[in-house]
Amino acid sequence: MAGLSKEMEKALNDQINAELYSAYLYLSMATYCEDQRLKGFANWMVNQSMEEMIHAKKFFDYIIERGGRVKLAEVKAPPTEWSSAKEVFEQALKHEEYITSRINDLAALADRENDRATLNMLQWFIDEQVEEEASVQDVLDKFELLADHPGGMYILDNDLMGRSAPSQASPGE
Ligand code: OFO
Repeated sequence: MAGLSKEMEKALNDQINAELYSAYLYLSMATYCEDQRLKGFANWMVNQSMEEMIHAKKFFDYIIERGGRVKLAEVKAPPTEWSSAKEVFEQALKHEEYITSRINDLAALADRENDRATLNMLQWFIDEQVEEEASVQDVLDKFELLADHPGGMYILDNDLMGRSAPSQASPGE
């Protein structure tokens, strides 16, 4: 099989950077949550950050498997302050929608190049992005459900403490 086109190699390298930024962003969100004494929220974000590292490694491995060259670039600094835990999750959803659009752009490029192997690899990410958006939306829905409950934040924080670390084999879980 022919190697990756130069354009595809660059686009996949850029996606490694985007996934590493995601990891960095969620880690920063975790520190904000810690600062707010919301340990469950922080736990959710740390585990999300770890999942993003797995996503970055998947692109890393794929470029190498196709005989390409991984070139790591500077990861920009994430924001450090938000107005509330709810805003953190609103911003997380916006970010995931942005990542979904990037994955869709990559798939469109693979399609234009008739690079079926890359399209096939990206299918995993297309499915994963549905899950990524849904899991953030799920937390936002719980904010709404508990909005009028006096202990709402405490209940939600406890709930989010239940998220466990991702395993390499099944990053979506
Ligand atoms: Fe890698 O899915 Fe979130 O950003």
